[in-house]
Amino acid sequence: MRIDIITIFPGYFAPLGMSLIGKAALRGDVQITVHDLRDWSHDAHRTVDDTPYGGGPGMVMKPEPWGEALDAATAADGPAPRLVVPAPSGALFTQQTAAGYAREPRLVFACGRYEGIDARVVDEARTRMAVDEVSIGDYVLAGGEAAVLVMVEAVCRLVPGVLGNAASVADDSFGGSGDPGVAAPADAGRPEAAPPAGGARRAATDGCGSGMAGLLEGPVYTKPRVWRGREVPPVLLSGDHGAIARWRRDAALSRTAAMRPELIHRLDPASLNDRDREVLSRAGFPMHPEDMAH
Ligand code: JF5
Repeated sequence: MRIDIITIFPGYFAPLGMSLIGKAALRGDVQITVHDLRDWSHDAHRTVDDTPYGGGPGMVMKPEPWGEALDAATAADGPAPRLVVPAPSGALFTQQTAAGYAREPRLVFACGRYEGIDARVVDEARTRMAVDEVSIGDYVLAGGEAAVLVMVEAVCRLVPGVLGNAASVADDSFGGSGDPGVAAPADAGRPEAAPPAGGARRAATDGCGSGMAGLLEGPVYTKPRVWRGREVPPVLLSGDHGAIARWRRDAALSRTAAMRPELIHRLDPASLNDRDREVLSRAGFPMHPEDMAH
């Protein structure tokens, strides 16, 4: 996979040289190039912003440098890239979006600053490539750079060969190869291609047989068995794999009910057994069919 990032703060992306993404880049699994937008400015001051038409506070990024930067990023041989533009007003970036992006041969991330990029840049780019305006959450950043770091990490760990342990991808909260974003081709990562009810969540299967689709992960433990007087739950040392799986499912259900109640409402009732319903009842969720999304 090839990734190009256009920004006025190239130094912001130094962390991408570290950790698993840096190693993946060294192996050639992903190729990330960071470009300084000011290289396509037209004056000695390397100006990339101007005052907004119609008045108002702040500055807007000028269209000309962006147009030329995107021309350069798309000039290379090969398939047209997907352009990803972070913005608080975009469609929500989810695990499914990440899974779809991980299947793209080329991604270009455009980092806006100030009050945003002149809207004609995205309009014109849409005439020659797929363009997604995406939000990583309901808060406002000073620019797109932090959002791009988040997205590049979420995407790259799903690229085959980048993460050493494929099982941990399948197992984590929101993860899993049963995700429709993984199963579907090309446009699966487009925010508008999100499935109707599941939204960000895993669909009916998590792809690793643990049956924990759509639930948050419960607590995890390692040695020592007793630490500062606190014992690891004994069931985890019992060797009883059925009991361990049941305990983990109880913990996932309880945690999801407490932290993300809306995810409980999105569960397929057919995926819940009597024990699940008992656990959810104790967590304050009466599991009657009419309360469920399905
Ligand atoms: C940005 C103008 C882009 O603030 C964000 C953002 C929030 N959630 N997801 C992304 O993007 C940065 C700020 C101002 C354009």
